[in-house]
Amino acid sequence: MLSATSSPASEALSHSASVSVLGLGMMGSALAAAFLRAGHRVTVWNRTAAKSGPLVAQGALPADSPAAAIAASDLTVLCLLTNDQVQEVLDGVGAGIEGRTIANLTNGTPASARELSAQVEQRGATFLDGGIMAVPQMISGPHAYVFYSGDERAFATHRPTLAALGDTRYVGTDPGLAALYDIALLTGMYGMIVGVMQAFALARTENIPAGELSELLVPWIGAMLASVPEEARAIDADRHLTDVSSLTVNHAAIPNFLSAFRDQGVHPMFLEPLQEVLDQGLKAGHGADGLSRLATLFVR
Ligand code: FVH
Repeated sequence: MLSATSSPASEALSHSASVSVLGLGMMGSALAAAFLRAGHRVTVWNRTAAKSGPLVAQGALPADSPAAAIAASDLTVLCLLTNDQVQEVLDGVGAGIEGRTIANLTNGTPASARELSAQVEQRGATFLDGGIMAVPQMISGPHAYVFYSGDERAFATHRPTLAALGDTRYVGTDPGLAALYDIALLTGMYGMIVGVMQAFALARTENIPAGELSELLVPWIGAMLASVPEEARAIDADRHLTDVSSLTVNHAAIPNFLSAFRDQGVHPMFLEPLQEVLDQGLKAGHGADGLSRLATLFVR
């Protein structure tokens, strides 16, 4: 169950702490800059040292190794490419993390977050995993938030500092949960983006400008989004019968999509696996159910 623990911006501004940031790519740099704006003492480290320049110019302290950066602050935020690099960096620091809090905001899997958490705790440190729901330009803005999971006391201690990045949403002591929420939300986004790109690709084959289609797609997708809470209610109640659009009717329509895409020379992408799942749904006797049934059919 999601427990939203939002922090008002004023809380972030009235609190001053030390925080280290490891990884100064697009996102890590935005995180470090937000901590600086909030008045914190920020130590930074990046594999390619030159990337710390702009942050040092804003007042950050450069560290010459991950170990030195972690030693400088009670709280260290990591934002690297994947958890493989996080593992590598933390392995290099070894026992040097003892007594510290490691907040890993790198995109990863629930399993890798749990594994990192166990290793960090074994070395006498506390661990939080996070999923950032923002692009770098949104960090510390009104719509940015970060899911956190893991050590609850560490979260309570460092929440005022972390609030500099955006609202904080603690989702549970299981360190894997933040990554699960993150991946669930990003999956919704990727579904939308891939569908939209395919629509543009199809339209392009007949020289329909993307701008023209965009004007039609935005209100259409907006109208369809309004059905999401209704689908959620059907899934939670496990009652999928519909008077809107059944699996049978969609199963009959999707072959038209597949043919149209092939006729126009566009790869049908997710429409092929969708047809397979609809096949399974009908074979299992769910033809009268609505599309909410897909959420149960996807689970293996
Ligand atoms: N950018 C975004 O919009 C998304 C928003 C949601 C969260 N993601 C995740 O954030 C992680 C970092 O993403 P990023 O956009 O900052 O990525 P890059 O700009 O490519 O920076 C990557 C950093 O990782 C460092 N790095 C790579 N390999 C290693 C390594 N072997 N050892 C140490 N550090 C490594 C890299 O260092 P360098 O190349 O500058 O030396 C950058 O600091 C990511 O999980 C997103 O999914 C961002």
